[in-house]
Amino acid sequence: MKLFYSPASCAMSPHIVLAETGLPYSLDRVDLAAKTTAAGRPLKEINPQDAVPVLLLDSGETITEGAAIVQYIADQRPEAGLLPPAGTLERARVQQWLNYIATELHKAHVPLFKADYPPVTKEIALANVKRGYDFVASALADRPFLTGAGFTVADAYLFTILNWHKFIGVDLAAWPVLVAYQSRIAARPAVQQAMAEEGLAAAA
Ligand SMILES: N[C@@H](CCC(=O)N[C@@H](CS)C(=O)NCC(=O)O)C(=O)O
Repeated sequence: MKLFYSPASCAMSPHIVLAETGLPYSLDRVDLAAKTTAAGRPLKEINPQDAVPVLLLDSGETITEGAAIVQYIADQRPEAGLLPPAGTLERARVQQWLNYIATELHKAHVPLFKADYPPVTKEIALANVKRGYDFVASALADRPFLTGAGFTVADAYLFTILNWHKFIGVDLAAWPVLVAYQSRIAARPAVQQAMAEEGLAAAA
């Protein structure tokens, strides 16, 4: 499997999951400004949405949408314990979180990365992000990971999105639960591996 990614983007979530499985993988660093792969190929040829992450399978097929990609990867190595079996309530809980992160928390950040959006739009986006932080902090108040005692693909995604606090000028110290959560996940060897492969410092 090959993952098309850009450093510190939402593609870090499937990158972490690949590393957590121990399965072999390769990486292709996309230039999101130029919209090209490492070899200079237009990103649109691989993903018509012109976005990362994209997972290229050995068969030549591709999967897009981070929430789908992480489930596919985890299902290739169930013994890694990153995702409960399909059809169980536990699986639905992980999917519940993946969907929340994708559609609410992840997307709430987007206006904050747009140089040409009006300040009022960014103010609303920032309020939505902080409300999201409140929500996940309350969920994590009595458990180390989103669905309980074990790390799942939903935690890889949440860690990735919370990491963006560094880029949007939000001090995570206002949510001590989230500071502890980020540190806990950053300490995982697979997370350190993924961050190092993206050229990022592993500090929370
Ligand atoms: N719905 C997609 C969204 C992917 C997405 O927003 N990717 C961003 C990076 S985090 C991207 O590549 N944006 C294109 C750009 O910045 O030019 C998913 O969840 O995977």
